[in-house]
Amino acid sequence: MFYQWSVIITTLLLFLSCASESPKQTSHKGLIIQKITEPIILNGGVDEAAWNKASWYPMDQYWIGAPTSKEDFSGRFKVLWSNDRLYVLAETTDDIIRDMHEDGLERYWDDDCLEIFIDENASGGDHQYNHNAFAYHIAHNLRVTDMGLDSLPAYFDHHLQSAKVTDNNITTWEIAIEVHTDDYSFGQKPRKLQAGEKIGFMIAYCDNDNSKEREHFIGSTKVEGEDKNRGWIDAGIFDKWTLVE
Ligand SMILES: [Ca+2]
Ligand SMILES: [Ca+2]
Ligand SMILES: [Ca+2]
Ligand SMILES: [Ca+2]
Repeated sequence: MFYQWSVIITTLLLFLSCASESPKQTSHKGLIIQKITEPIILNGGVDEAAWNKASWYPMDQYWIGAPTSKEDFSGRFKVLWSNDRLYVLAETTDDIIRDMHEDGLERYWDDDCLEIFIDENASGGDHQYNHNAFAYHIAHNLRVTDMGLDSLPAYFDHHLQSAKVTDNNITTWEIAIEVHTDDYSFGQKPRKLQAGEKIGFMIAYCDNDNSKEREHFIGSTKVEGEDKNRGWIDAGIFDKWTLVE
């Protein structure tokens, strides 16, 4: 009798443990992007109700530099989508805002900047000198830079509309981004978005206060391995987000 009960209990426990584990194996970390319910006014202010629908996510993964104080850098972000754009709200705290390269195409990653990574079809793979994915560096003057097909940096201002407000050390960035396919060439129109699709996405901040090269590079995604500065080359490390209504 005791043996029968122990078999039943063991079977039940095994069933419960499998049932609780199976969703973890099939989900993509549960990262979802909600659709906007009303227009977003790009002004660096968050007074529109649409943003209430989205959750805050942290920018807390140190890809370059050792963990630092909240005053030196801290950041969080929200994402929404419409049929035509992704919308990003980022709030960054940085004690010294610095833009030392006047030419926005020169070592732009060593100036303070926000960086938004998009792999429109969540394909992963190399995107260093192709448009399999984009790594938009948004400077504090709101100019946008990424690598072109010719392996040279180029301005991509026309893919984004941005506004920001800096109050003391806190900057609020409000950005609308067109989504382009991997066969993108200059002048090509963006594609439409639809519910249910998956997009590769992550966001980071390059923080440089006093140095020749950036002191910290802090992103939203946990990157395994020694070299964590791989986002500008490898779209395989981007998180996969699902667009929902
Ligand atoms: Ca706004
Ligand atoms: Ca700083
Ligand atoms: Ca891709
Ligand atoms: Ca800084």
